[in-house]
Amino acid sequence: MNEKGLEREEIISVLNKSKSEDLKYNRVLSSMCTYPHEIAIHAHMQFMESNMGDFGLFRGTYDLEVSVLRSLGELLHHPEVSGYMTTGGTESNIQAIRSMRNIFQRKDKCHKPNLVVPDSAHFSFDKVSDILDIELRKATLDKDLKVSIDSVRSLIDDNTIGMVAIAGSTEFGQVDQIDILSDIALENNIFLHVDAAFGGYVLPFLEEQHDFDFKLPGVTSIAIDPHKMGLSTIPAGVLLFRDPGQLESLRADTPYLTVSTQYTLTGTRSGAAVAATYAVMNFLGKEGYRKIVADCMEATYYLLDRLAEIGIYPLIEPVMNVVALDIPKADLIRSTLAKDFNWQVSITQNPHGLRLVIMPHVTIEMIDSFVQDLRTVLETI
Ligand code: 0PR
Repeated sequence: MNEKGLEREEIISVLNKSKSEDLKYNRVLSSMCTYPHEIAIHAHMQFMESNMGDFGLFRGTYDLEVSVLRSLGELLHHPEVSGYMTTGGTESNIQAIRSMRNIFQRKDKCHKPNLVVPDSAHFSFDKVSDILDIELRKATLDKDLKVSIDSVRSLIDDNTIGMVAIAGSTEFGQVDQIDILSDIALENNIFLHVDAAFGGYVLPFLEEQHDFDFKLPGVTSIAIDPHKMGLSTIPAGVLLFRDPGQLESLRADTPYLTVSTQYTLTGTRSGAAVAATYAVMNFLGKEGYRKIVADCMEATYYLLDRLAEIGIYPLIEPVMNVVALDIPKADLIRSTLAKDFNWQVSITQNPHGLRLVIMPHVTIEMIDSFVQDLRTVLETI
């Protein structure tokens, strides 16, 4: 740090330069985030200093959080839901599993708990396993890249605290057979956490309806991220519990704050992201999200049509706006697209393929130009 501060103009010029070095989303086909909605940005700026870690000072922001939770509870078929706004899917997943572990340990059933997750689960569950010292049991996927029900059944034993189901897998955008997993959870008296970090703001707004939420009686918690398809600002995740007892299991006493208990992983928490989420959800309404999701799906099908013209097909029929392409040498294609054309795409690991996410910033013009560049790359490698 300098002894004396710099001129404001100097700082702004450094910031402008750094900003210009960030990629613009108009070359990005790999991200699950996008430009936040204008009203979310407005709300975020207005609530910059609001700290939900001491929300007795910020009662207004707290009321907005309660309202967001109620809206999402209603959307996901459990209006009396409990939970809180997290920093995103990773924190929601950690806290959901921590709660399972706390309750399970209290029942004193086991020493080394295990968790059954699909092989397609986000890498945040590897962090969960490390932090909580829980054995992660990865169930294989079936031919549709949904978790294999037989594999899940074979992994459950007396030390299983719960299962994870994915509603919109990071790599494939696939939705597990959560209705069957819900039955298995009830049969075995174990928890079922649904990771809908991406799909939570997509599935309710698709024409084809999928059962993935609290409508299924075995689903005990859900992660859903406003900072992905919810078009809110970062950091905005939400963790929801069916049973308030699960939230209670995360309780920490905070006697010297304005509120005497906390259930969160972080202490200080962004009230700006809470206000942004409230603003965009109330501005768009279900109708607005339905339109955004319909536009993304239209662009997704347009992309698939263009790709079929050059002989490229998806690994599975896309359920949502995530496309995994059955294409050899995906790593080389990815790096060549980045080096020669400045496109950011991503890959899938098992099975190996090229991965594209068709977020709201992806236009038809972008898709046309991308397919043309992909064709050039395929001709040259
Ligand atoms: N669960 C699922 C199903 C996810 O896809 C993700 C993140 C998470 C949990 C974790 O969410 P947070 O990153 O909010 O904690 N999925 C994206 C991914 O890992 C996150 C992302 C977003 C990565 C934008 C890159 C990017 O540019 O691919």
